[in-house]
Amino acid sequence: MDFTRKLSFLVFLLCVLISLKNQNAETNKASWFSSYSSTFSQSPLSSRHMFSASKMEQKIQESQLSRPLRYDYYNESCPQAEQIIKSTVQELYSLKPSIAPQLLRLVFHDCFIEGCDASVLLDSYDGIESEKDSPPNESLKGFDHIDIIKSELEGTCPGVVSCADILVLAARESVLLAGGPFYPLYTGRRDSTVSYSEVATFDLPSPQDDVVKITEKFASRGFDERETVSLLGAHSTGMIHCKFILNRLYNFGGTKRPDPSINSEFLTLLRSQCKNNRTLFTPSASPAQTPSPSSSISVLSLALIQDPGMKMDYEGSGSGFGMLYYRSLLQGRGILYADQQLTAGEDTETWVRAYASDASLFQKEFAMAMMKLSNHRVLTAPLGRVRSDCRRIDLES
Ligand code: HEM
Ligand SMILES: *[C@@H]1O[C@H](CO)[C@@H](O)[C@H](O)[C@H]1NC(C)=O
Ligand SMILES: *[C@@H]1O[C@H](CO)[C@@H](O)[C@H](O)[C@H]1NC(C)=O
Ligand SMILES: CC(=O)N[C@H]1CO[C@H](CO)[C@@H](O)[C@@H]1O
Repeated sequence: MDFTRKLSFLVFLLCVLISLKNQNAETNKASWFSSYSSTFSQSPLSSRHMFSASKMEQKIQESQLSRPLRYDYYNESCPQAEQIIKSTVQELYSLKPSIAPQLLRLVFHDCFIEGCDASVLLDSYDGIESEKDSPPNESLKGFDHIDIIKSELEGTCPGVVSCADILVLAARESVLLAGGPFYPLYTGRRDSTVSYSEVATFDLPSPQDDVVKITEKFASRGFDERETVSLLGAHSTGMIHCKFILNRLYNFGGTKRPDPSINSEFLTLLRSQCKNNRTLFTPSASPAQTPSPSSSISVLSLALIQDPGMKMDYEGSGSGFGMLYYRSLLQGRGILYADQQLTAGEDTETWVRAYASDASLFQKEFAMAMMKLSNHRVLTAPLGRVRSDCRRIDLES
C-alpha cells in the first residue's frame, strides 16, 4: 500500500534525524520534539503541533533537575534490551494476541497517573495501596507478561532495565502488532517508589465521562483535544466487558431506556452480546478465581468472572488500526459512552472526521500522541530506581 510505504519512509527519516541528534551526546527531549514536528511540517494541520512542542519545551526546561531521556540509553549497559523486549512481546503475541491491547491499555493507565514510572505494576502489600486496586483499574491485564519480559532481561542484564522502560517499549511493540504505527522512543526512565491509588481513582477517565470531562482530564495532563481524540483510537483493538456499557444499553441515566446516541441496529447487536442479566451482578456460588489474600474480592470483580467480554472489533479481522473506529463513531456505533462522546464536542468531532477520512493522518498523529504519553512526567536518574521485581519496591538499593 502506498500509504504504508509513505509512512515507513517518514519513520525512517525520523530515525535518521534522531540518530544525527544523538551524536551530540546529551540529546534532549525538547529539541527532539521540535525536530519531530518539523519532520511533519508538510502536514497542513501541523501548526498546532508546533505550538504544543514549544509548550513542551518550556515544561522540560522547568524540570532540569534530573537527566533527560536518551536515545538507546541501554546501548552500553544492556545493548540487547530493546531486542529482547521486542522478541518476547512477539513470542507472547503469537501465543495470545490479546496481550497487545492489554499492554497498550496498561501504559495508558501507568503514564496517565503521575507519569510513566511503572507505578501501575506494583502489587498491594505491606500497607502500600496499589493503583491496581483502584476501581478504574478493574480488568487491567498484562502484568504477567511484563513479569516474563522482566525476567528475560534480568537474566541477561540484572538490575539494569527499568520496568517503566519495559512498559513503554512493550506497548510500542504491541501497537505495531495490532496494526498501528511504529514510533521511536527514548529510554532511561526509572521506576517509582510509590503507588498512587487515590489519584488513579479520581483522575483516570471513566467510561461514563462526557466530552467535557474527558477533555478536561486529558488537558490536565497536557494533551489537547486533537491528541485526546487520536489516543482514543487505541480503542480500535481489544476487549470490553459488558458492565461498562450495560447502563447505556438498558437504563441510560436512570431512564430505563437506552442511550439515544446509539445507532439502533448497533444497539440490537450490543444487546445481543450483553444481556440485561441481573445475575451478572450477583456473586457466584463457585468463584472461578481465588482472590489474592490482601484484597477482598469485590462484587464488581465477581461480575467480571461471569462477563467474559467481547471484542471491540471495530477493525474486523486484520483490516488495520484506526480509521474504522472513527467511522463507527460518526455512525453512532461507539461502544463506550466516552467513545461516542468524541462526536459530541465541536473540536473533537472535527478530529474524528479527519481521522475517519485519512488513515495516514491518524497513524502519524497516534504515533506522536503515544510518544508524548510515553514521555509523560518520567522519572530519570538520580530520581526513582530500577526495580528488580516490577511488582515490588525493593527496600535496599
Ligand atoms: C476517555 C478515556 C478512556 C476511557 C474512559 C477508557 C475506558 C476503557 C474501558 C472501560 C475499557 C474496557 C476494559 C475491559 O472491559 O476490560 C478499555 C479498554 C481498552 N483501552 Fe481504554 N479508555 C480510555 C482511553 C484509552 C487510551 C488513551 C488508551 C491507550 C492509548 C486506551 C487503551 C485501551 C485498550 C487497548 C483497551 C483494550 C484492553 C484489553 O483488550 O484488555 N484507552 N478502555
Ligand atoms: C552509547 O551512547 C552514548 C551517548 O549517546 C555514546 O556516547 C556512546 O558512545 C554509545 N556507546 C556505544 C557503544 O555505542
Ligand atoms: C443469566 O446468566 C446466568 C449465568 O451466566 C445464566 O445461567 C442464565 O441463563 C442467564 N439468564 C438469561 C435470561 O440470559
Ligand atoms: C488487575 C488488578 O489488579 N485489578 C484490580 C483493580 O482494582 C480492583 C478493586 O477495585 C481489584 O479487585 C482488582 O484486582
